[in-house]
Amino acid sequence: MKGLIEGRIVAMHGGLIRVAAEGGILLCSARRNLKWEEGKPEAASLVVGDLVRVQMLQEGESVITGVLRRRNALLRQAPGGRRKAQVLAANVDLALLVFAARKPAPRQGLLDRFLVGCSVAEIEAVIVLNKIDQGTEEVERWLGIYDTLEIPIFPVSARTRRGIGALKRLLKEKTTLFCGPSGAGKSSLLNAIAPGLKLRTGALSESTEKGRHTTSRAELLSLPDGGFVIDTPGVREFGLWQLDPVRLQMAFPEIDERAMGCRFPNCSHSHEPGCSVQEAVEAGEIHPGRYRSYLKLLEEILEG
Ligand SMILES: Nc1nc2c(ncn2[C@@H]2O[C@H](COP(=O)(O)OP(=O)(O)OP(=O)(O)O)[C@@H](O)[C@H]2O)c(=O)[nH]1
Ligand SMILES: [Mg+2]
Ligand SMILES: [Zn+2]
Repeated sequence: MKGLIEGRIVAMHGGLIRVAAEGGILLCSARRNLKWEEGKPEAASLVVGDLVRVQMLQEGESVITGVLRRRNALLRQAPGGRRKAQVLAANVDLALLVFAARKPAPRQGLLDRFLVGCSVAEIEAVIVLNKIDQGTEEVERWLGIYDTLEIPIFPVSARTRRGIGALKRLLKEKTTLFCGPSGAGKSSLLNAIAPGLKLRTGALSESTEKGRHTTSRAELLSLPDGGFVIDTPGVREFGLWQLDPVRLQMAFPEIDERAMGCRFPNCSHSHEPGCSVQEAVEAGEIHPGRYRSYLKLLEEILEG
């Protein structure tokens, strides 16, 4: 078909979609009846990172007509209790789970939810602990266990630039998703990595010590040394989408590896007798915070 080109969504502004294609940026609308080239996905709405087909019409008008198969997609349950999948980003190589060392206080439960989401989506994830200039004593009590789970931790400070070089190397030639709670410093880190980006950042609220949702929409940005990053708005809640107990267990490797020792093959590791997982928790071999995260997610699955 004449005038059909491929591009990648870099930002969505309501009905107007910015697409990087042929060395430039096109402002596009989307055809209502989009062609999902390899079947309609669960979250069939366009998202930053999507590879799309664009039809060039006359007078500079462009319309997205189709979407190429997503290599992966990070999904969550749409916030506000709606039973709907929401896609946070598609076609990424790596997810950076950005948390602050002290403020806003890092929540292990939220981190574990991101990790499960990435595990389900088969997206490699690393933890970025920002604002280490504010002190790491509190977070060290539980963060160290992720090391033993072989999830890399990058301690950094956008303010003092400690660890920024290591982050830069990590991002080379990849598409990397920056996600985490508001105020953790995602945009600040990106500015430290590539000052030319000039992203807006915002101080925490003095009363709640939380971020104020400064970044309001996801954006795909290109780095001067190669590679792409997606800056996203802060995530308040991360409800897992269509998680089942088997998938959940797989996302907790320290539980998965002990499950074989349980008396019942379908043990949920929550209350059953002869459960190797509960024994390991009691013996201090499984971190109580991780077990709490597992139980909380299991409860959500069972409540449906
Ligand atoms: N002390 C300290 N403050 C930092 C650091 N990085 C960011 N901040 C501050 O933390 C606040 C939030 O930073 P942002 O970069 O806007 O955070 P964000 O994660 O992009 O937040 P949202 O866009 O709301 O999701 C700003 O006041 C930053 O100056 C750091 O390494 N150390
Ligand atoms: Mg931001
Ligand atoms: Zn068990």
